[in-house]
Amino acid sequence: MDDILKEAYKGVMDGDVDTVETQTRKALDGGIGPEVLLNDVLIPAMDEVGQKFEAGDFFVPDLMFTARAMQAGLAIVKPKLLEKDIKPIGRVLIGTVKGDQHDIGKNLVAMMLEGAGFEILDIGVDVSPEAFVEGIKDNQVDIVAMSALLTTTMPMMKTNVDAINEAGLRDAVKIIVGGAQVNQAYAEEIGADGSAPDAAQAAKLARSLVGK
Ligand code: B1M
Repeated sequence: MDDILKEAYKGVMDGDVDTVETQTRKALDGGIGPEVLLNDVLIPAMDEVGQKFEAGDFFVPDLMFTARAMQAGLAIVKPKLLEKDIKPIGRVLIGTVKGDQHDIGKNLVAMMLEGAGFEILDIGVDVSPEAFVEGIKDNQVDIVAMSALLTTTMPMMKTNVDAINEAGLRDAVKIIVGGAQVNQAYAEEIGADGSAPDAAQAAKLARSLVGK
């Protein structure tokens, strides 16, 4: 059985969707629990991907391929987890801010967060402050994640933080921000809880914000 898990892990690291799907199904059929696949294979593999990315051994395409492979495994494991009622570690509302159509980085962040054990509510691109506020109200969100790639749309992050504040929801959520020009100093300036320079570190930051 160990070999199946190792193959699945390697499948994620290689970005090999077919191997991940085959080995994940084999493992479940062989009686391995979905939580084992999640906690011992899919999440640790994405952790290693994150470390390799930070070390400069993996690049953005590697993140995309590995995240896709991890998601293929997750798609098989997820229904089994739901049957077992295993809770995600938190719920993240993620979107690209109003006026901004860039979504490649945002999608990557969403995938890494999902790989880190979060439930993701992706509300897309060009998201208005009202939509962020409604998203929080409707969904018992733990973390709001905002992406902006344009210097002209970055100020929308402050508008969103202010809108969340005005709606009386600021204490209910953690807010993380990111995108090309966005950094920790900017996050602090606008009253967010933190920023991460890339998807791997966004997952790390989000986990730390929910105490993981
Ligand atoms: Co646009 N664009 N673009 N573009 N585009 C940039 C961002 C730009 C730097 C190109 C340039 O001029 N050199 C420039 C911005 C300049 C600036 O404001 N300083 C620019 C511009 C000007 C524009 C338009 C205005 C062009 C025009 O029409 N005149 C226009 C704006 C449209 C709009 O949004 N309203 C526009 C349009 C587009 C396309 C639609 C053609 C396309 C987007 C397609 C899509 O996303 N579906 C596009 C693209 C592809 C780019 C570049 C080439 C690549 C962006 C990308 O996907 N990178 C970009 C130039 C560049 O970055 N080299 C550019 C890969 C991605 C994985 O990285 O998005 O940085 P990134 O995400 C990273 C991190 O930033 C971080 O993690 C991610 C993964 O590691 N991160 C987070 C992102 N979000 C995070 C959130 C977090 C934490 C980390 O926490 C919540």
